[in-house]
Amino acid sequence: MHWRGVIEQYREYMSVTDQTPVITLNEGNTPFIACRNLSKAINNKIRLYLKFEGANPTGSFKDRGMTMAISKAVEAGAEAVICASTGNTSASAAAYGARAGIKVFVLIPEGKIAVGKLAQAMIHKANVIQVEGNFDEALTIVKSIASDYPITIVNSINPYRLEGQKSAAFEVCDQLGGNPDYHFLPVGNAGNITAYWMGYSEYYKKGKISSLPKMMGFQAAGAAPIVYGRVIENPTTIATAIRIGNPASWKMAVNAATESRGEINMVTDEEIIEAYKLVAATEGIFCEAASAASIAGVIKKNKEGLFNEGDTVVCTLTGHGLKDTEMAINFSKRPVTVKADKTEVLKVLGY
Ligand code: AN7
Repeated sequence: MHWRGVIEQYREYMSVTDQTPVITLNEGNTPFIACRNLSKAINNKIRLYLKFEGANPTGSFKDRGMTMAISKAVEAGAEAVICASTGNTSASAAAYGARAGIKVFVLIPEGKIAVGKLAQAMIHKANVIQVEGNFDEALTIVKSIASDYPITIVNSINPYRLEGQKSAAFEVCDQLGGNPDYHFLPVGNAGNITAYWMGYSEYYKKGKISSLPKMMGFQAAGAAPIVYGRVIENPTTIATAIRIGNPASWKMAVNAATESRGEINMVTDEEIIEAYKLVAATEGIFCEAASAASIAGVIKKNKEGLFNEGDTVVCTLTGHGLKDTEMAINFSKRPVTVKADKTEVLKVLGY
């Protein structure tokens, strides 16, 4: 069957009617990949799977929520939408806004988003405003503008965003044929962990799965407000996507972790980069650095002895590595340059 995007696939779980114009780029249906090599490198007694959200149309999980947010905004007659973003939300809003033919305003922290994400917002003709400040400051401005003017906010405080994003949990269950024992994911503004928990809980209530996974959220150590229990004024991390000091869905994310008997924890930038390189080298999967916080979380918890034999562990890889090629190049071996000569090349190859 032709895949028509997450709204059509999971229509009965979404707040849409026959009147809702469905704005979609056929997002979702992303690869769910069994990772034996990675599992061997970490713990060969667990069953490790990656949900590769970088395979969405704009290269991140945000598309799942954006199809709902933009469709509902168009249904309500909105002419313009606005968001603050560490990059992926703005890329997705710009793309879906272009498809809908509405104006898109995005506020991004100047110099702190990956260039691929900036390129996306620009080529889709969003009105891009760089703020001399961080994401949290940008979001405060955006919230205020959206309450004063007829502009729809499409950050994850827009409830349709989380509704769309919960489809990822449905897909994991559909692809796995049941629920995992643990679900690891990076936490920034804390919307995604909240959405997954909504999705798993709905599937559980419907009897589609027999138990619920423990939700394991990981922040970057320099941007870990939930772990420390206080707002971080100047969050710092190499993983710019999750450089957030005051998450909008803070309480709901804590609820998801508590209710599921999981946790919100943190990993250092070094641990994130190690995981980012490991999954690329052992499984051929190129995710962005922030995404690798989930795998870094598995490595950390495994060292603490969390897992039992046969546990099914899913990590969400939230965004594509191609968003930030500078990062990949910085952390990889440099290519060698030789003359255009076969003998010279063979010398380098070791033959
Ligand atoms: C790759 O784009 O907040 O905890 O403005 O881009 O739901 O915020 C991005 C977040 C993880 C964190 N991985 O998800 C934005 C933005 C990637 C991301 C997160 C983000 P949430």
